[in-house]
Amino acid sequence: MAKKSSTSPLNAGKGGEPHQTATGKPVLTTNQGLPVADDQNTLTVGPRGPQLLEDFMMREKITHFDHERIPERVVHARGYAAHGCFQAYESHADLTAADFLSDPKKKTPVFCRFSTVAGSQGSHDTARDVRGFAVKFYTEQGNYDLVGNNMPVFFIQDGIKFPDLIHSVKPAPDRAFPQAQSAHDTFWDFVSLNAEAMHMLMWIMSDRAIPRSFRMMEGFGVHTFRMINQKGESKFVKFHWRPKLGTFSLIWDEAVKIGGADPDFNRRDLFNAIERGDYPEWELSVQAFTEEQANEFDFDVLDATKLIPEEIVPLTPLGKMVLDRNVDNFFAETEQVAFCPSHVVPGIDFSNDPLLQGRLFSYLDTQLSRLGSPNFHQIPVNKPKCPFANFQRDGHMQTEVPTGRVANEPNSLDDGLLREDPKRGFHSHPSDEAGSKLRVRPESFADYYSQARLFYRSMTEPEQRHIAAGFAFELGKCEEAKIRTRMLGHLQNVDASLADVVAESLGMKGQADDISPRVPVQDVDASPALSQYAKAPKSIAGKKIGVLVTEGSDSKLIAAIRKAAKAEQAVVELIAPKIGPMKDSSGKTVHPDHFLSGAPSSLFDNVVVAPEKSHVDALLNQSAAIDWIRDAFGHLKVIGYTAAAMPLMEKAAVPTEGEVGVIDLTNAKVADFIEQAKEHRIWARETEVR
Ligand code: HDD
Repeated sequence: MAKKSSTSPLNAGKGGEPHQTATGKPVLTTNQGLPVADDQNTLTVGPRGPQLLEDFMMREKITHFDHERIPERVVHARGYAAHGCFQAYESHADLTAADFLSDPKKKTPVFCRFSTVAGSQGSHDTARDVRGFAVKFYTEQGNYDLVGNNMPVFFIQDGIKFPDLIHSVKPAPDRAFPQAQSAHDTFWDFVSLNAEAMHMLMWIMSDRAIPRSFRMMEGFGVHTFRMINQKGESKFVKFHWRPKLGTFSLIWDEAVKIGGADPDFNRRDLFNAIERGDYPEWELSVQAFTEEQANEFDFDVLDATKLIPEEIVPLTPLGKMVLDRNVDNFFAETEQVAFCPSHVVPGIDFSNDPLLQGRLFSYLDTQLSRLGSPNFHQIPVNKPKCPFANFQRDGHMQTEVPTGRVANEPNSLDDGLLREDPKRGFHSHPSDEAGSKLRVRPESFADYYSQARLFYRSMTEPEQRHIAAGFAFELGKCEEAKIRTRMLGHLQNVDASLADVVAESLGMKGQADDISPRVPVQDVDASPALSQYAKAPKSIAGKKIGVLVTEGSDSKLIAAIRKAAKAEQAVVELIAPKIGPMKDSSGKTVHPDHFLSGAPSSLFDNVVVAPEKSHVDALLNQSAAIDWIRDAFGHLKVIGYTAAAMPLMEKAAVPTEGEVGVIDLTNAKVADFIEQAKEHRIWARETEVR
């Protein structure tokens, strides 16, 4: 549907225009620029004879093809990215010397990549997983990478555990399954033996792990960082991204079905939104706090398994990011982009969070094996947009041509070039550090359950139900009973009622292991800001209404839905039993967007069933049509229907009399449908259907 402007496949040599054919078309060449006369046939001896090794053109082409792939990212392999821009609302010079945050006139280009963690590049978008949220700011002081996730905490406290965590969630090494999921023994065995994972498990079993859209996801820097202003004054900060559209998620059954129907659901959504000019936006904020404040918290801000409730430290909005341009080439940009948390700018520094410190090593290291050379910063997407120069030289794929006799500093031979600048340069915050060399976990990291409890108790009822269902589903997939009883033991420490629901669902009541918390679990005050539904905007902006139509469907109704949706910045797509053009009731030709059997209702946020009467019998015999309606009801969507659709509604067993969110469009105005759709889902229906 979306049209991406076609771009040239040419790599014209420096200063060179491509050769042209007699008809003015650019000429196909080899990588050496040699015009190719025949790209269809290999050089052979006679038309049916053996091929010749001499065919250098065939060998160049096949060799290049053979080497097209690079190692996929060891985590976050599947991702999707776009270009955009960041602008500060006002000067934040009191907080940081980073100039992209200090000058509200400055528009800083950004490249933002979203990802799933566990699955390989070809896995599906809607897997239950953390989503990566990585932003490269091409600032005038150098590239700044904010490499975050859509959840504010992490599974482990120390980077040395990362390979174990990832090995546990990846497919088991002997059988190479399951792909892109945590619902298996090795993962739950590992996390149940690492109680520090409990808080993150709450997030990963929650709806946050199945976002409706990248455009509807929050992002977090996770760790505590530092900001330092020009005067050298420092504060700790936690980064937050808030989507303008609000934070919304799928329902698990929907996510599973979308995984089959459209494995590219999230990336298609981002690409199409940008192509149609509906540019997604996020607000960047920080929670800024002093070291003295940090010392007062009953958790350690250096522990990445803890968050700071917004009720304690509110968010300070810094500026806005808009993504407004899709990549021209997926491999060149999205695949080759290299994020490193160590890419900072003056005014932003690290804390001693041991997970962050581990990351500072890992990312640079992984780029070397993934991109094959320490010159990966020369790849266009990684290249700073400000001048950069130093005496690092050579290496695989050096594409620059550094000039001059000298490649060292200090030197007295090359006067006038490349010297440090203590004023503009990066300085680490001079914090006082002293102590013995140790391999220990701080005692202040020992409370594994209080914030897990905080998160669970801050959720609305539907969110709590989904968390319990998530645990039951995943543990239900574990073959080893000892893993399930161990996890039930942990859940008892988090919240007894949650543990009971999960145990009941598994048929394992009373079978929880007895696990003693290392420190007493606190009953902390709920943090309503953690609930995505409690603060969800009443809006359908950026969402999709699917309308099931047939030949002769009511043109006025379709037009009214389109008009109402447009006013709310939502999208309408027509789904028909046949994809070919058809006529609506006015005789106008309509081009459906989807073929019914390929577009289940799970792909849409809300639906309308609007067939023409004489085509209803045919639909009654199509399970795709009945499932379409039944699933929409089961997925708690608002359903609009016409009188002609009644037999379909009945066959799908969807109640129509007095049912909230099931709206007869012959009686009600489309406006009522839209108003109800703004609720996102009819949560009250959930306990009836599941
Ligand atoms: Fe990581 C990739 C986010 C912990 C090691 N990580 C990667 C990406 C994101 C994150 C978004 C994908 C970047 C992209 O789009 O290219 N990672 C996180 C967050 C973490 C975290 C928010 C905890 C707060 N990661 C973490 C640890 C380690 C790593 C503790 C190792 C000690 N992460 C990597 C990596 C990856 C990576 C192996 C794989 C590909 C890459 O770096 O470029 O180095």
